[in-house]
Amino acid sequence: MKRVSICLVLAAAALWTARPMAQAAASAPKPAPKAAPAAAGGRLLELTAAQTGAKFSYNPSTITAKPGETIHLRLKAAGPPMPKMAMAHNFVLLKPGTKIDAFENDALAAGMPANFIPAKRKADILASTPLAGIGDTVETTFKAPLKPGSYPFVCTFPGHEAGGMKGTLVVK
Ligand SMILES: [Cu+2]
Repeated sequence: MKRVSICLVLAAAALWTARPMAQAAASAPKPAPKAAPAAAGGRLLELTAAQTGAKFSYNPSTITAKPGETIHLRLKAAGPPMPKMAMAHNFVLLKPGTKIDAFENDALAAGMPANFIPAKRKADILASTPLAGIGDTVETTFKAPLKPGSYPFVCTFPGHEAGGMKGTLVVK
């Protein structure tokens, strides 16, 4: 009796494993469908960081989210090719009321190896990406704040925020 039930289990296991293998073999020539990159990580928001002369900007500079919404933010650094040491951009979302000048000073002190993101100001940072060199894309996934309002975001590469690379996340 015991032997019979083991045989049944083995037979069932064989059938169970054979089926997906047969299906996989049948569908092998078809290319695997590409999942939308944003599907797993929230709603995709794309920003471009660009430089025109001495002016820096994000496009768009205003983005909107629902309270608590999961956002997958993708930042692309555009512009003429330059070494990353000379030109790179990031996205740093801050708590409302953060003193931007003081924050930028701390970012500068943190330096390039830290992506100009000051660890000691963690409490003021709601989301951030690393630096993207020209032509590169960086991403981050975060939950929008629950409290409706306007949240500033800046590029902390030295001089960029002062040159206009800043924007607003509107939570409503
Ligand atoms: Cu920048």
